[in-house]
Amino acid sequence: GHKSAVLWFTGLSGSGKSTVSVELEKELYKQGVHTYRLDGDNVRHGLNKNLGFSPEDRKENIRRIGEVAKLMVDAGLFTLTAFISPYREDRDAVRELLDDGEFIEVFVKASVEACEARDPKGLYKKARAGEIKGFTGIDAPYEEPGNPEITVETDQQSLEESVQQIVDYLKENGYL
Ligand code: GGZ
Repeated sequence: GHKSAVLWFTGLSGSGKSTVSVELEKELYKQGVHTYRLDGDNVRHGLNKNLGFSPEDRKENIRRIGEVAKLMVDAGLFTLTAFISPYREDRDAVRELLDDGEFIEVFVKASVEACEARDPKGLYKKARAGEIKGFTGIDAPYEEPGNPEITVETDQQSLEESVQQIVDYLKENGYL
């Protein structure tokens, strides 16, 4: 059996939150763990489609995702969330919502330079050109976690290494 929890991925746009969480989910599936992944595609286009990227809207985005993640954990699912979640206070509020050990903060660390070089959707280019205002890492803040349970450095380690590091954490801490 396993203990359900939220793996809360946080990091810049293009840092690898989605990529790592998708690969991790495949690995958990192989181990018979029931998971659900929340990301921009299934949340920002649905539940949160009335929200933009102002600080207030980002706060509300994260608050709702936290509440949904809590319901999913209560339902026994291992929940993976992949949102920038740039404000420490908002992430900490989600941590408070959950019981001890149910919130695992995964800092997906990559420099702005690395993320900008990847720029998979061309958004950094648009932000630099002033076509997107308030873009995280360019002209909106990203507050790094002070004490995350896990840090994966996607500009220093391979995808496989990042996934293995998270699996190891889950095993060592009795989740798997
Ligand atoms: C940051 C933005 C912005 C602004 C649109 N700032 O690379 P992506 O495209 O797929 O990931 C980004 C996503 C961020 O949404 P989140 O819900 O994760 O953000 S937050 O947690 O801060 O609420 C990016 C796109 O939306 N995007 N405008 N201004 N990212």
